[in-house]
Amino acid sequence: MGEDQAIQAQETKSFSLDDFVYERTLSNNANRKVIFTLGKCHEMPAIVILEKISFTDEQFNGTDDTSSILKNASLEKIMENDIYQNNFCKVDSELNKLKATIIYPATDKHISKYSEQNIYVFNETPELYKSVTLPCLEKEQFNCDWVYNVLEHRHEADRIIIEDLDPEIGFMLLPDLKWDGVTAETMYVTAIIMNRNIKSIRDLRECHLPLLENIKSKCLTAIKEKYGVNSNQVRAYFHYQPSYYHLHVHFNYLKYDAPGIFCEKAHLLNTVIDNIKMVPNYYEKATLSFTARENDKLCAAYKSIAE
Ligand code: G7M
Repeated sequence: MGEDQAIQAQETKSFSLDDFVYERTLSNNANRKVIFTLGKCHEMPAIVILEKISFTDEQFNGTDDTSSILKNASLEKIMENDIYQNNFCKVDSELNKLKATIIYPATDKHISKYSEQNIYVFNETPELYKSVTLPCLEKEQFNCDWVYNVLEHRHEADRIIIEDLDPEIGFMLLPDLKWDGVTAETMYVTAIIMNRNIKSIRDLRECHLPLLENIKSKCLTAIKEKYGVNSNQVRAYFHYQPSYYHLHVHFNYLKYDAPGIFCEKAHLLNTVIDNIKMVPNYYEKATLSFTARENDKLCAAYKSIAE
């Protein structure tokens, strides 16, 4: 039994902030205005992630509501010089809500994932995938129970935007954990495929083109219908390496710099489709770069090869 399963098998009481005892900050990202804290709840490790949320266009659309936001605010001066001044602005608490993501009980792997640490880039040849990556992730990956809960309508069923239950080309599209589900400016939804045998883009072959095309066309249409975002304003991509080895596609609003969109990690859905059309076993033959955090077992394995 892996560590994840062992922890989940224990009887756990539900999380509440009243019972959370803060221990330490794992990391604090000033750019993203997000802090990752670790503590205990009922003697079990818990991670509380607090994030300041973006303003929405609706809050500042020039109506009376916008004026009242500012009329009810107060300024606390920091400095003044000629025509320039800097202030803290205290606004209504509704405008100051934080997004709080809770992982409870958290495993050592979650604690490691959110801890401040160095990150390295490696090149994974097909041979290294088989001899190093695959054995490592078979032992060390995050468990995918949350994915199966979605696919079996046990959790988040009311959040599903569209679903196609076909076992080969089907998927479910729903808001990502990273999104509050309301701030259009940070739209982030994820399509999880029905097929449980495709771990990552590494496993994709020509026979999966109908799956990829199906996800692309149905999800982009659904995003347009539900959120009014045109397909040419949506970033659709995979992560390599992913955190969860059950294939899923990320969709976010192009103007939003979501975490994990950089070239060392993101593979555009369109590019993946096109690569496979040109070379049917492209992802079997390609050397794929990926990043790993210092504390990851995969990082240690690749570093030891380089030495
Ligand atoms: O890095 P990777 O490609 O594996 O991304 C996994 C995605 O799944 C991330 O964007 C997470 O925010 C998202 N995610 C993780 N969990 C545990 C959940 C969950 O329970 N529900 C939803 N809707 N998304 C999740």
